[in-house]
Amino acid sequence: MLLDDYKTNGYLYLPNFMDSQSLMEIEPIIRKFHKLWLINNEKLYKNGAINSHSLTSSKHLTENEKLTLFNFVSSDKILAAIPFQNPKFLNTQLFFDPKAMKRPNYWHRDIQYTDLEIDEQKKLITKLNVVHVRIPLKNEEGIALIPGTHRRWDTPQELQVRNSLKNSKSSDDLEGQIRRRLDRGDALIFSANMIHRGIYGNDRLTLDIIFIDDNSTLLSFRNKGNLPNIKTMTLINNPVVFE
Ligand SMILES: O=C(O)CCC(=O)C(=O)O
Repeated sequence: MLLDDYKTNGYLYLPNFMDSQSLMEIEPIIRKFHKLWLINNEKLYKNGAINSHSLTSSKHLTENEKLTLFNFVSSDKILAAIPFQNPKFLNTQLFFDPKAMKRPNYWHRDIQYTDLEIDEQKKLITKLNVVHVRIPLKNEEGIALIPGTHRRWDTPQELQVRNSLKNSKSSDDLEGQIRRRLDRGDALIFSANMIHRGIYGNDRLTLDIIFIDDNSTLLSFRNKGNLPNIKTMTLINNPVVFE
């Protein structure tokens, strides 16, 4: 069962998940966003950025383009694949290759970038769901993951590498790592709570949609600017994920 796989491993690989029509609808919007992001964020890109975010609050996209994105991220197909009940939309991210391809990737759990204390992080990763739904627009090298790490805290080796302690680098290989390559049309659903890192290459362009539990701690991280406005809400097929 797919749900059992997710519970055990923390990720689900869904080959040939997206139909090409849906991808063709969002692709020009995503490419437009990305092109303008590169122009407006030259310095960040030069300094090693590998992602942008918040496509649905972009001042460069029209309301109609945002409506297309909202309907895509909340499509029946995507919502049916989320491995927990009553998911809420958090945000979007767009991943691309670093300008300098030598830039090493880095193991992390998304929660480490919050202000939460370590004890709180340890507790929350096993309690609350935060998932990425990765939709690549091109065949890509994908993601490296350590299956099962959404259910437990780090081993000493993982902690050392993830935090670049002692002589470790956050890009060092870790025991138990697996790599999941992805093709256009595939989807990868993975827990942001697990230890993971991106694999760069092939001039990747990949959309991550992030969903969270309907929980007040998690919802406090939600930026209302990324949600549909009142008028757009009435035009969305599944508005409940944005409520
Ligand atoms: O693809 C990447 O470079 C990293 C992806 C990632 O860390 C994430 O989706 O949280």
